[in-house]
Amino acid sequence: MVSPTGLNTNSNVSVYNISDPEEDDLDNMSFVTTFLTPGIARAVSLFNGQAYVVDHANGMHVVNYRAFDIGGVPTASKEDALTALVDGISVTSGEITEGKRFVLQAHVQDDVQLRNVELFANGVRIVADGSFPFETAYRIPLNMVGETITFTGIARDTGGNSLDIGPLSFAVVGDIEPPVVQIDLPQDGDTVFRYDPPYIEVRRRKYLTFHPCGYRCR
Ligand SMILES: [Ca+2]
Ligand SMILES: [Ca+2]
Repeated sequence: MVSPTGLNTNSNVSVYNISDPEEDDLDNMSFVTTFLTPGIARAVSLFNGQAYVVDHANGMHVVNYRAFDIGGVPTASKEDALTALVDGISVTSGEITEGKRFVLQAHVQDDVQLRNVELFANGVRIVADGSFPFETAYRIPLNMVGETITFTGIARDTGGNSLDIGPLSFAVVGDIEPPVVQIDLPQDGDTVFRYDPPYIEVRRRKYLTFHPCGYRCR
C-alpha cells in the first residue's frame, strides 16, 4: 500500500497482511512494516515476489518486502488448480469453439510467497505471470478443429520450489454460430432522406470485430 505515513511526511510504502479473505475492514488488517523511500511513492506494483515503487523524482525502487522462501515447502495446489473462465463461467473440461477467447486461471497458494506461474498450451509457454491473480487471456487458434488443446502450468515460490498444475484439456470444435445481421437505421417505418447513410451491424460473433468500408460491422 502506498500512503503518507504521517502529517507533512512523504508518501511511503506500507505492508499489511490481508491474507484473511474474510477481513475487509482496513482498520483491522494486520500492519507489518513501512519502507521509507527517498522520494514520494506514487504507485507500487508486485512482480516475481518483489515490489517496484515509482518514487516521483527519485526514480524507481525495488523493495524486497519479504525474505525469499528458504523453508523448502512447495507451493500447494487448490482444487481445480487450472481453470478456464469462459463467458463468465469457470470450466474444467469439455468442448471449446475455435477462435473463442477466455481467461486461463491458476489457483495456487504458498506458505511464504509465489514468485510466478508459467502457463502452457500444448507444451508451448504462453505467459509467465509474476503477480496475483495468476492468469492470462487466450484465444483458441482457428486451425485446430477436431484436435485437443491441453493447458498446463508450473507454479514457483520465491525459494525455487515448483509445482506442476493441470492438465486442462478441451476438444476444439468448429464455430456453428452463423453471423447475425441487424439493421439499426433505418428502422421499419422510418422516414429517410436521400443522403442518409444506412447503419447496418453484422455480428459474426461478439468477440470478433471487422469494419468493411461503407458500413459499420462488428
Ligand atoms: Ca514455499
Ligand atoms: Ca497477474
